[in-house]
Amino acid sequence: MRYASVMYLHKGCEAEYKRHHDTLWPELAEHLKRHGIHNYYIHLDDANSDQNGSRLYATFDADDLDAEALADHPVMQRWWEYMADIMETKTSSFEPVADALQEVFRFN
Ligand code: RM4
Repeated sequence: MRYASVMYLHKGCEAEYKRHHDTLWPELAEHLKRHGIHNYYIHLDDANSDQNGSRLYATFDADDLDAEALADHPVMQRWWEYMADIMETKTSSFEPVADALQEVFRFN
């Protein structure tokens, strides 16, 4: 199954966001892998940034994803805290706001 969502990056944080992902923590990569996540892409919508920042479009594949276990793990929590000052997060936690995108077309 393909998961797709949009996240919100604060203005001027594009380079920092890319740098963090270029040096993704190995233990986070392992965590994602353990949950069967693969083909994970995040695209920056550079052309449509405004005074608030830019949108990030994320897609990945996973089968039978246990989203709760993925989120609850300490390494995921630590990563979200690390990223919290550059992304829009939920009010009650460091988890980034990630609005689900609906698939409307697929060509394999
Ligand atoms: C993103 C965000 C996502 C995480 C990826 C690796 O910026 O934190 O939740 O899955 O990084």
